Amino acid sequence: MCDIHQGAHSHQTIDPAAAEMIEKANRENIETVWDRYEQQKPQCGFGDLGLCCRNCLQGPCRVNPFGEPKEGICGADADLIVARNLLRTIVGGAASHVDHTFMAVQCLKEASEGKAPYPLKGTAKIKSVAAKLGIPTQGKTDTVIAQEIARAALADFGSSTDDPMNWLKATVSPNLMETWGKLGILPKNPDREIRTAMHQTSMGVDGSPINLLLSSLKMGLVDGYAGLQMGTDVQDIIFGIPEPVKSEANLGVLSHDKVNIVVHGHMPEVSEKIVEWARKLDGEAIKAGAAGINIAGICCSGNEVLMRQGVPLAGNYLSQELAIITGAVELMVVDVQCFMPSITKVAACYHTKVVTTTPIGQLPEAEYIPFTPENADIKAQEAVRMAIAAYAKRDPSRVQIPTQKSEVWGGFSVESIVGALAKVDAANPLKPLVDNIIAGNVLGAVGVVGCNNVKIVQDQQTVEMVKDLLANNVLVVATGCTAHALAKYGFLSPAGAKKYCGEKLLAVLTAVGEAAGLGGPLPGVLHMGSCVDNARIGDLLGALAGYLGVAIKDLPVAASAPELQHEKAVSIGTWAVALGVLTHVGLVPPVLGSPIVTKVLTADVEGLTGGKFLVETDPHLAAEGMLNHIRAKRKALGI
Ligand code: BF8
Ligand code: SF4
Repeated sequence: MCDIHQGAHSHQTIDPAAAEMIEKANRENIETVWDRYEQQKPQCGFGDLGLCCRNCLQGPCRVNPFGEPKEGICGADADLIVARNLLRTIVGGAASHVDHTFMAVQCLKEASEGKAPYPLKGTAKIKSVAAKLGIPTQGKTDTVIAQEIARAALADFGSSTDDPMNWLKATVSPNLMETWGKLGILPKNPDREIRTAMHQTSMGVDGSPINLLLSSLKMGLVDGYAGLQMGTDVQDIIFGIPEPVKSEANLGVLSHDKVNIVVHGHMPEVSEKIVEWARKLDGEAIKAGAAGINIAGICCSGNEVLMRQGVPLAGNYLSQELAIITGAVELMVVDVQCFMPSITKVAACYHTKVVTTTPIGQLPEAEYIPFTPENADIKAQEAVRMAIAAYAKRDPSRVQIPTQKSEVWGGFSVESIVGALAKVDAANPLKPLVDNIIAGNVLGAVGVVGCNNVKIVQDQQTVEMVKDLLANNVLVVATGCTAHALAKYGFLSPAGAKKYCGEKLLAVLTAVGEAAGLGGPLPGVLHMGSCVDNARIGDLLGALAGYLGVAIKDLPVAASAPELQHEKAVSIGTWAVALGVLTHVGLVPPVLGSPIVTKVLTADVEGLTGGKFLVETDPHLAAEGMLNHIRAKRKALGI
């Protein structure tokens, strides 16, 4: 591994810290994601258009968009193959989030029964979730209510009726229930929906591209409510509702003289415990000759522990190998999702230990420390001590930590945003925001979410697009690896607001920031968390729509995944479209092989839900497309 190296390539990243580490990788003959991308070129044109089918063993079949064959062996045509593939992609995304959420629910159940060492920190969330689920709380302790909430969540997974999921019903407005009910896309038991969709897409079942597309919308709702919403609600109950917190972002957060532990993946059940024990075992690291323990986060684990613990962000998806290439990381702890199988190979070139923690997320060269809610304290200590032991093996001659790091503010939950606005108008917290939207001081809002993708220069589309949005007085909220991207360039700080926001938006952010006691503007981009935390954006949209007495589809808002990579980004985007939101993607998804699927996703679906996809690879045109949409929505509202 350490000697398979394909040479340097330009146009990989706009992040100077990442560029410095790519150069180091080249010097040290270490292969990275960019090298492997070059080796894959040219990528298959059939796959790129969504026209390859492997759904039965008569295949693989490929249909030719420009000639023959027009059908696979069973007679499936381009539209059918693309629609089936798309639904399977969305099933993949939804399954990832739903499984993540199920593990969080199990943790809540055990914690609330006193069987797992997680004190429930989100007492306000216990009350608000119980209220929305209709769980009576009078005379009950928080623990008892939390047990009932866990049981309500598990009831959705155990349901064998045809009733829609309770968590969805408890969360969304009657107009959405009506829209989705009419379309027949209200999901039942999420596990059953995932099973049914796999069945529906198997050889010889559904031959209707339109029916498959409706199931795709339904699968977006499975993700939205059994993944994102339930996950966020439950994680807030266990770990606390995030509050604004200041930290730093980029590879410069790694330490020269401390034991560096990087948490990577998605599950706060794991990352929170690592952070807790790293802090408790700091003295052991000092005894071992280090200056203490430094924790940093990659991907969504990074977002989770930034929001609740102020832990700095080391980097987003494309930077995960680069963190190890600094030569300064003692331990990388992963759980599920988005860690590349390559990390153990890169780690083997250094003293870095990689620890896997879940039965489904194994890497053959890593150490497996099986975490469960009950044993989390013991296992976290084991992992942290492994990092301390590895420190002695660090080779200072190979350490090179980029200096770049930026100030970042994280932790903008809906509750904390409303809390800040309440400092302006305690009786009616949403009023200052809505008044400023009506007055045009805030033109609208865009949720910028999702990943890095090796096909796109790291962070470039995100940064360029967000600059245009902010300059046009559009408030931006961010999650996932996009939030990391924006953090690296200072967008998630008060100084970033001054640098990038239009005058009117800056004035609003300053008024709210000062009222909230921050002594300056709120950041122009509010960090709302991990990808699962996209539910917070849904909650905010629901609250704004409710306040104005309109539907979400009528709001001057949009969503964007400028550098999407994972199946989860596709399922989240589909949820957003189902909510009625214009959703930009900065990379052409593999659907162009089907004229029907392409037309439905980018046009016709708007007549069903009010949302649709906007596919645009140029960041400035993407911003323009969303600005035009926002202006049209304002006009329709008469503002
Ligand atoms: O769930 S943004 S690369 S880390 S998929 Fe993965 Fe994409 Fe990052 Fe978080 Ni979200
Ligand atoms: Fe080919 Fe049809 Fe089988 Fe797909 S399901 S591999 S198109 S025969």
